[in-house]
Amino acid sequence: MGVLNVTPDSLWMGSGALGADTALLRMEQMARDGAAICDVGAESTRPGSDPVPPDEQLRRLGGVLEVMRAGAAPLPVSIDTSSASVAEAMLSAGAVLVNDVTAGRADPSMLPAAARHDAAVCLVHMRGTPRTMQDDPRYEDVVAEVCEHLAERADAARAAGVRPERILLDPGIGFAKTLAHNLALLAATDRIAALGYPVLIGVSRKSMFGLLLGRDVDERLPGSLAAGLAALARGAAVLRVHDVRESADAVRVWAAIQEAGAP
Ligand code: HH2
Repeated sequence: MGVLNVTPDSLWMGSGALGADTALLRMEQMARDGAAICDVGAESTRPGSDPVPPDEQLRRLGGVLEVMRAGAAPLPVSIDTSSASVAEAMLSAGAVLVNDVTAGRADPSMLPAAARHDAAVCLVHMRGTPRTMQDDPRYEDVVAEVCEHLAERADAARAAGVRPERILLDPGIGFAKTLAHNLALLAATDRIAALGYPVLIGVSRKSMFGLLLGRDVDERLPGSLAAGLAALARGAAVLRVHDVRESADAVRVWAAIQEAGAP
């Protein structure tokens, strides 16, 4: 999953609103680089960020919507939002997945909207809001608590009419987590996968690599690749990444080794 942030303030590679021509070029490059899906976001969820009103998200998404409505999107589109009206506009234009860091808790219309469009949903674990989530997060047993929350959100999605085969789960690396929590969850990817849904992992250039390695955001690609492969080796199904070409190369090498070792 390649990230296309149409935000002026993202952690990495945000760009603000894109015209349709630029949006199309970026999506085409992402498809050539090896992404299977393009996750478009118009609201930064980095720690400390404030919500962006739906109208402003839709304004930023205008170019992408134009590409989609023209039937020109070169790869399937996912919408990264917690607002059902934003999701609804993107789903009506052909988006196939709603990626909601609140797992349908912020907007009660979100899961029913996904169900109506027979879309996939990515349900992410987070506590609090992006503004507050990194204020001293504490867990008794982070893996057990995240698994319990994700199972509950999957049940909520099914109750809203989302088909089980359309559900993905994500432990929310960096969302109300310390470095130790993030590492424990990545190590336990297999336990999350055992809940019975594909697992999506987003580690790309996150602050855990600043803490672990002392690297700035522009120096975090090697750490991101290592963490992504460690998650894949433990059963993750999808990696959400900014650096599509480099990540696709890493995954292809890893997969070739896996295949060579298969009985
Ligand atoms: N992380 C970010 C945003 N959306 N979605 C899922 N499912 N999982 C994640 O880990 C995840 C996500 C934050 O990363 P980024 O898009 O780079 O930053 P920003 O929110 O500042 O745009």
